[in-house]
Amino acid sequence: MIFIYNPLIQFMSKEFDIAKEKYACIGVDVENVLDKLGKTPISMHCWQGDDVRGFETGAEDLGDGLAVTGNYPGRANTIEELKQDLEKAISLIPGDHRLNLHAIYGDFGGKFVDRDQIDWKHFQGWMDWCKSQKMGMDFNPSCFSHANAKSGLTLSSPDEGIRNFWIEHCKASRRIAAKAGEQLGSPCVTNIWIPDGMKDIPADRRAFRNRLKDSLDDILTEEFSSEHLQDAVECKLFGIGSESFVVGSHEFYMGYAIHKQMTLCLDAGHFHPTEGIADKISSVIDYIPRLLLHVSRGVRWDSDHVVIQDDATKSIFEELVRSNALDKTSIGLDFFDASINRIAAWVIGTTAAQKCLLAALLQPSNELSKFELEGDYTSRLALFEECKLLPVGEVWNEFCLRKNVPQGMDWLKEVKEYEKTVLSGRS
Ligand code: RNT
Ligand code: ZN
Repeated sequence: MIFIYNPLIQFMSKEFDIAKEKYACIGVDVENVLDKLGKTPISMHCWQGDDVRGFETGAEDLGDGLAVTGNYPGRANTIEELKQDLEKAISLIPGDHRLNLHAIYGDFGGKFVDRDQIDWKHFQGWMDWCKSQKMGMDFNPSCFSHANAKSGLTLSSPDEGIRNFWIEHCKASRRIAAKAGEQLGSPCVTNIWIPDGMKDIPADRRAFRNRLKDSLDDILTEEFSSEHLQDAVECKLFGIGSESFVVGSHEFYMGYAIHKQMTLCLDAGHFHPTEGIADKISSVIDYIPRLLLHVSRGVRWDSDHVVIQDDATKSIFEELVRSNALDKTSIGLDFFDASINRIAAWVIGTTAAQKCLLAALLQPSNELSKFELEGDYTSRLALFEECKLLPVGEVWNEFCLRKNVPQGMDWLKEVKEYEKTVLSGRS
């Protein structure tokens, strides 16, 4: 790790002390906040590293509602390269995190292994890697980029053969996930997202939804310990090629998750462009055992831009803190940008989520709630505004220092160096 002299940071300690005092004046204990931040893992999605290609032999191009744009050089082409890139990113991100793997990222030994045939042995290498990195693992069946998804329908297909193929894939995925949860000693959150939908108006929406329900019921029959596996379902409003109808809508999966008492996944890019997921957190949290977030950034559509500290993301983390929902929530990332350095994308997106969480934790929530209960909305609004100028950055730098990662923008120099020495040599 190269640490470059940074004149802005040499006084950091003093500035942190001042920041700490400022927060104490408004009733915020910075040490408690740093502790909470350090104990909140972010599930880092493997698919930012290779544009959602995976390592299947004879892999299909990305499709079925998913699209990556950009052709920045240096994409990971092998499992080894992806691990190497992840290690680089992890070394620059403070705290302990998780790996979120898709089923197409297995080690298939150069052979064609169809999705309904995947086995935990194909993922033993990843489990070992997670163990070596002291990371938990999360998992996802991959119901896209496959000949059997070309109709745009998987678990809700009227074709029984297609439906069964994807049911078997999801069952196999749950077995792999449970194994990972067992080996790593932390439940593996396994999220089912399917692209199923229609470009144009369907004649019988209910039939598709009934088939999806039956498929899910079948997939979920095998029981696993909740210490090893946590099942989640992810909704969507529309996608490319499914503009008129998405089978797994928000209402469908919310009802299903409550009915089955399973995890509900909310992806920040899966609603109307003006609709955020922040307000949904306190609406659903008391009716489901756990919540999973796909922190993402849609720009005009579900474009999966790299997460930044924008208002939508800040609101998500504010709501997690204010609704006291952090302990019931798994936080995952879901973006894939091939137009910038992919390791930088991980670092920027992961730390942006952490910075939004930090800013939310540093707000005087007791004081704000007190004003609200007293009906003093004037003071509440004034304090909200005051919070925006508090020295969050000083606390962030201290967090990086304590977690032994570069501060400020020093991480970028390391990424540039890595680009020169490692990524530039890749095909
Ligand atoms: C797609 C969903 C889904 C995927 C990943 C690759 O719209 O958001 O979560 O992005 O599983
Ligand atoms: Zn998602």
